[in-house]
Amino acid sequence: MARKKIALIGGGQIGGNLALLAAQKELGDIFIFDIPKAEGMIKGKALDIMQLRPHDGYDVDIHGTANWDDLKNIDVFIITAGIPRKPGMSRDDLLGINLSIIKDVATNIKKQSPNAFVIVISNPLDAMVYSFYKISEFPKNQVVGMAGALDSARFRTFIAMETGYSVQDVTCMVLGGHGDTMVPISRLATVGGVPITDLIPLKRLKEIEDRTRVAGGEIVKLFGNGSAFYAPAQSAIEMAESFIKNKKRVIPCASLCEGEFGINGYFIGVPSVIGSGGVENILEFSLTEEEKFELKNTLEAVKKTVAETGI
Ligand code: A3D
Repeated sequence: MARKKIALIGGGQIGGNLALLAAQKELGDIFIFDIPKAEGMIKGKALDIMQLRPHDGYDVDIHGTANWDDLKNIDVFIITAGIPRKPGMSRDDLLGINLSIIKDVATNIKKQSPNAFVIVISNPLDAMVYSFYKISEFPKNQVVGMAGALDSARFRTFIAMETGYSVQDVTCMVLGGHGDTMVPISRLATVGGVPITDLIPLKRLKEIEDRTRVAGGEIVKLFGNGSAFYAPAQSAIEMAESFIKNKKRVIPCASLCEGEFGINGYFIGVPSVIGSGGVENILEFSLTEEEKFELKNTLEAVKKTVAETGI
């Protein structure tokens, strides 16, 4: 059986880590793509990762390229092309610069690999995934945004840190847009099946929710230059793996809603089933009045950034 082909558009901080993680999981042959100015850097990263393979014996090839013609018949694209946030910048401040990059990337992906599954990471996420979908005219199941997987992992981390119990046993989801209006659904979060509402006092839980909402900004401030990259890379790899291995994992992702949760025509974080058909399903469930209100609020924020793209 031929190996799958994974292309990483943008070989910066997240791109490099995506390549490493994809190689370590032997997900397929990897192509790190970047602009010609960065070609030496990505060719160097590719060669470096090639040379770590002998230790554990990962049988995949890693290439660095600035040539779109090398990206034919790719199975999965993961897009991080663009610029990350600097301190004081909101995700929306990136819109103008990253939008022109997404337009270029969408046009080229459509030309080279029209059947690929595409995971968008570039910020502002909700607007970038929407723009990619509109420009590429890909079917909705082939396009998804990575945000909820990361936001939920952050929420899980903070719950594990608070309780002292294994992060592995914490399950929870964060819905909505990838911004300060995201909606952590604490009501359904558990540690080993025990509701966290029985383990953590409500006031403290609210503080953990608030920290989750601004967790990306916390790291931007600490770095002083650039944004998080280890956890974002792992979150996208989880999605790519579910597609490649047809695992049908249920992961909060920015998927196109057409009526689900009363949302129509927007990509927003909802529990999504990812398998070999791409986004195969969105799992709807009943929300409380407060959750409905918060989801409506986050949808308004998503609509606002999408409107700013002018697409
Ligand atoms: P960085 O290390 O700067 O890498 C971006 C790469 O994109 C650079 O190597 C650029 O040369 C490259 N690039 C620029 N233009 C193009 C182009 N036209 N074609 C191909 N490559 C190009 O950034 P990063 O890896 O830290 O972050 C990448 C993006 O992810 C940024 O927009 C971040 O804001 C975003 N991000 C999103 C999340 C989410 O949870 C959604 C989390 C963290 C970062």
